[in-house]
Amino acid sequence: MVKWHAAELAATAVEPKQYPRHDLPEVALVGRSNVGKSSLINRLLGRRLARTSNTPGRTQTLNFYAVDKRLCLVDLPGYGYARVPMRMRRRWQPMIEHYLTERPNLVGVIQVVDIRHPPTEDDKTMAAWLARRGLPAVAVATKADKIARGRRPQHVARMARELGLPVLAFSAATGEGRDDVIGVLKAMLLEARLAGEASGVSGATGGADGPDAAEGAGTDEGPGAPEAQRGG
Ligand SMILES: Nc1nc2c(ncn2[C@@H]2O[C@H](COP(=O)(O)OP(=O)(O)OP(=O)(O)O)[C@@H](O)[C@H]2O)c(=O)[nH]1
Ligand SMILES: [Mg+2]
Repeated sequence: MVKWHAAELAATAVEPKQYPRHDLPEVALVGRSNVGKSSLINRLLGRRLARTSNTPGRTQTLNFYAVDKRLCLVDLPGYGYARVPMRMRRRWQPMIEHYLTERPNLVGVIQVVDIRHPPTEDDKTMAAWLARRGLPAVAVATKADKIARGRRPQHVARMARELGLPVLAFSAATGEGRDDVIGVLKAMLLEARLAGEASGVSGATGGADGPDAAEGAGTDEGPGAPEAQRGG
């Protein structure tokens, strides 16, 4: 079980030279502005480390949260929200794209979507881009507390079908799905470690100490062509 003893903001970055220089494997959270990425991080860590807000566009930098020296969660600015000024979106897109394309520590991506609504075109574009890139990715459908329990499976199934990703229901408000998300993180760490061992590479993705990245995880990885094509 991953225990979250010591989580801290390791770095705030706009430019690559500001990324933290560490060996930790990183899992990034991507998703529409205001969907609940920062809230998800806070619920996972059990602390209000990431700033959240009702106003879309709260997170404006890449924020790196190091957890127990074994994993780093990376909170990214959101994409595709009409109320976020175009000038900001133009600034964020290269930032997000560069990180997702170039960062060697990156071992997986959690795409956060709103369980209440079908995925947006931007969500679909992002999911397809991640697939082409060959990054392990899982979608987390958050704000589950906002729809009746009985309707959740149907929403999750539709989301999975339309995004082509495994989908978990989650609520930052109630904590529902937290263990499932932690299971996904562990699987991503394990997969990265196995891939690192297989290729004889140590360091970033071979990484963190502690043997308990657990069971699970399909292992069809292998970096895809990193063509950066995503539109706003
Ligand atoms: N009811 C409910 N509200 C949530 C949940 N997750 C987030 N929210 C609310 O949604 C709003 C946006 O949450 P954030 O975590 O700031 O969203 P974000 O994706 O980080 O947004 P940006 O930083 O702007 O990209 C806040 O008002 C949160 O309180 C959830 O699971 N349930
Ligand atoms: Mg945020």
